Amino acid sequence: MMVGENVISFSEIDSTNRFAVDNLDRLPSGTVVWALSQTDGYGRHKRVWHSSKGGLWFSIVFKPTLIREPNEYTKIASVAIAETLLQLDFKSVRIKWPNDVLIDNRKVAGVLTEAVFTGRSLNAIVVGIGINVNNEMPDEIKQTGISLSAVKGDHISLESLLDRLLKRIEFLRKTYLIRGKNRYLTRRWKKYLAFAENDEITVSLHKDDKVTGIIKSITPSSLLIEQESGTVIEIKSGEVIL
Ligand code: BT5
Repeated sequence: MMVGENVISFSEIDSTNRFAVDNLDRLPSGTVVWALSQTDGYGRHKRVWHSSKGGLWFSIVFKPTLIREPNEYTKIASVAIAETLLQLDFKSVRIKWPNDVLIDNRKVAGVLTEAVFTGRSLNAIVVGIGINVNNEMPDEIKQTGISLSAVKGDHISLESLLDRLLKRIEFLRKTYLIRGKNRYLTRRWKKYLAFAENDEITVSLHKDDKVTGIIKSITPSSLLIEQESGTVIEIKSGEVIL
């Protein structure tokens, strides 16, 4: 089934990702779960995701056959968001490794991919997408986050944005994933990254540690950073401070 052929919508829900994960058995691949607001939206490591009315909050269920690597689905989502925003004439759109989309260095969207296993076999991948569209930013994220309507100075239709995004996600999935051509997808994804190989960056890790160095390689799942001392470290998940 194509992405978006089946859309389940709610005016309010705890979390579209949680609903998708809890109801996987009855949701065919490609199903979209959409809510106008979430009371308990979450990000990675169960961090709070603010999801008041006005934003675009949805999840897509994938039950993949060929490419079953969750990161590939995160990549599809972030490339689709970046390209859709560029198409709508937003400028300075960048992907911040691994999963945020920024405009002028402020977070406009986040992607949360969850892999669901039955025993040891992958049952489904749920990709949650949150985009600040017409919603207000609460105080905690006023400095770091931004909404599309604030950038544009105008109200933006959620339906038409969702429709464009789903079409682009389906296009990218067809072009790259169902044909096993994901390395070309990685190339497309790298074009939008906020930093490139050989740039110097600082990454802060979970426990207050920070690492500064030169990026040796970037993949969707890891960053190799060479520190001044010459030590090369691999970072799998952390927050990148630009
Ligand atoms: C993410 O997590 O960026 C993934 C967010 C995914 C949200 C979608 S909405 C639909 C679906 N249902 C869900 O329950 N979730 C998904 P992470 O990289 O962990 O970033 C979380 C951090 O972003 C928080 O700790 C805040 O600092 C910041 N944040 C929270 N809400 C935000 C918002 N609306 N806009 C910008 N930044 C926000």
